Amino acid sequence: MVGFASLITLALVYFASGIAASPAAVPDSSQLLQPRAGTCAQIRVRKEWRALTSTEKQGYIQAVQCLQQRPAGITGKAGVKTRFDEFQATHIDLTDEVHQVGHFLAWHRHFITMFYNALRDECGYTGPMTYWNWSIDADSTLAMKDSPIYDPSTGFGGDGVPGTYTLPPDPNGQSNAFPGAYKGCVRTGPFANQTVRLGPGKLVTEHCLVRGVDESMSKSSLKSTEVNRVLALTPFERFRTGLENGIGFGFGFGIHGGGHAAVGGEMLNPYSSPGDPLFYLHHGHLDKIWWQWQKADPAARMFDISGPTTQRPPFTNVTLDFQMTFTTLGPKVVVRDVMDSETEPSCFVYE
Ligand SMILES: *[C@@H]1O[C@H](CO)[C@@H](O)[C@H](O)[C@H]1NC(C)=O
Ligand SMILES: *[C@@H]1O[C@H](CO)[C@@H](O)[C@H](O)[C@H]1NC(C)=O
Ligand SMILES: *[C@@H]1O[C@H](CO)[C@@H](O)[C@H](O)[C@H]1NC(C)=O
Ligand SMILES: [Cu+2]
Repeated sequence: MVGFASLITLALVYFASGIAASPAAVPDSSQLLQPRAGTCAQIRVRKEWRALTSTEKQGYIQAVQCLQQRPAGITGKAGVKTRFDEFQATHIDLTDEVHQVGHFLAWHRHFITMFYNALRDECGYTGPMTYWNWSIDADSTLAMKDSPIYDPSTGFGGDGVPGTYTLPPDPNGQSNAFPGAYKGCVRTGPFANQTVRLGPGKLVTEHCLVRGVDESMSKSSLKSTEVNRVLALTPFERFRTGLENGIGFGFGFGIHGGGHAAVGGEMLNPYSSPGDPLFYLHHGHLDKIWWQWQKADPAARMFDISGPTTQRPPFTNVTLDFQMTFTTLGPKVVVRDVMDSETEPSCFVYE
């Protein structure tokens, strides 16, 4: 178990170091985003982690660490001290509204765009947004834990260390649906000292970054053959559900859950998973798979959206006019505005 005392020490070191930068401006989240008219000033290329130069990798990691230091725009929300926490809190608050619904992919696309914008605008990152194609690892003969994504110097640090973390009691049972996945604290790499202030689940606890790499996901869920099965699904309704939940039974977690489970720990928590910086690279890859699916038949697919607006009845269907909320991170966004990645407010393509 991580000494409680050492957590307190970390907290003290954190406060002593002071949070230098000024807080982020708080956008009016009740307003609707009015994307800039016309074409994007610039279309940025998003790249797989391995395709980044070592300078870009370093720059990306440093910018994430910067967001983990930069004060949140909002005050008075339990556990939220930094901009990084604010993103995690938004996901926790909206989990039940943005999963198993028609706008699952559209919401996560814009969530990632806002995270990238924060890295650039608030933390000076100048490289590309990046994603993690775990199929490269799953298709290879290397163990998943040996993926370059976990490299201590050119990646996000390694697996959790057994015996260094104990799940807190959770009376409502929302936090440890997969208790075995919380192997331990990440002790290598740039996030070895990260303080995660929210989670697991909806709990608010200060803890280390917890992982529990699951090798079995490589075989069951993450190979390119699995991705190709999802890419072959039409129309959008079958694609969306196949991507989020897997195809049929007996195929592991599917590619969405499989990526979460492959990392384990916080990443396997439906609420607090953005506490692990790898969340943004996993969902970036899922977004790439959606993008690729759209591009395969733009006339039919670019603006194809369907599925319920809520997890529970009474059901209404998502349309292009559906307004997605992002709590304190920004204004609401209509689904239509994020369907084509090469228009505002997205302005990106994938390599
Ligand atoms: C991911 O990597 C696999 C294996 O190398 C490759 O076949 C596939 O095209 C890549 N997928 C995407 C979406 O980049
Ligand atoms: C984590 O903190 C310890 C104690 O302050 C320090 O010795 C170590 O270098 C830090 N590790 C990283 C990766 O920042
Ligand atoms: C939502 O869409 C489904 C599939 O097209 C359809 O069967 C259902 O009737 C629609 N529900 C509503 C409330 O419009
Ligand atoms: Cu999510």
